[in-house]
Amino acid sequence: MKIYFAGSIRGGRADAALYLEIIEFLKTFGEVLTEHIGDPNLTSAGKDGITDRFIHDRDLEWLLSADVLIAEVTTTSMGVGYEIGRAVADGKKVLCLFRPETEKIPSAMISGCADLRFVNYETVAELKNIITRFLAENFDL
Ligand code: 6K6
Repeated sequence: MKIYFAGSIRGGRADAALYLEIIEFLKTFGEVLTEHIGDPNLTSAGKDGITDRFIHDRDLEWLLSADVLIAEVTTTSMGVGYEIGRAVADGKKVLCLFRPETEKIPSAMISGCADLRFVNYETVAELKNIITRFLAENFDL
């Protein structure tokens, strides 16, 4: 199974350690196409020598080749929102994970979308349980 994990980069890296933990867990289910999102050295401001056009085209190709998109959406990110929209438009299975205790409010365009699964969670154990059920039960919950 090819898994596209989406998490904030330029939207802010406050959850970078969590992304890494999620990616390591997702790797037990299949190939994660976006391992770099958990890279602690990747900052929101950093440059890695490639153009934005290259990043967009490469990531979109990966996204469209994936079986499923799993996004941690607590840190608001335009790129993650865009990826979710493109995945939904392509008919992909999409799981969005959000921590309400941060007192952030998710965009209604994501939490209100009937073509994806939007799930609140509090602990990493709970998050792993949700992902396991989603991937094991044919992308349903
Ligand atoms: C390094 C520092 C700043 O930008 C970089 C390299 N950028 C990216 N590299 C790989 N994927 C990216 C990059 N920028 C955005 N993405 C994709 O969009 C990822 O798949 C993330 O899920 C999402 C993050 O979007 P923003 O808007 O938070 O950057």
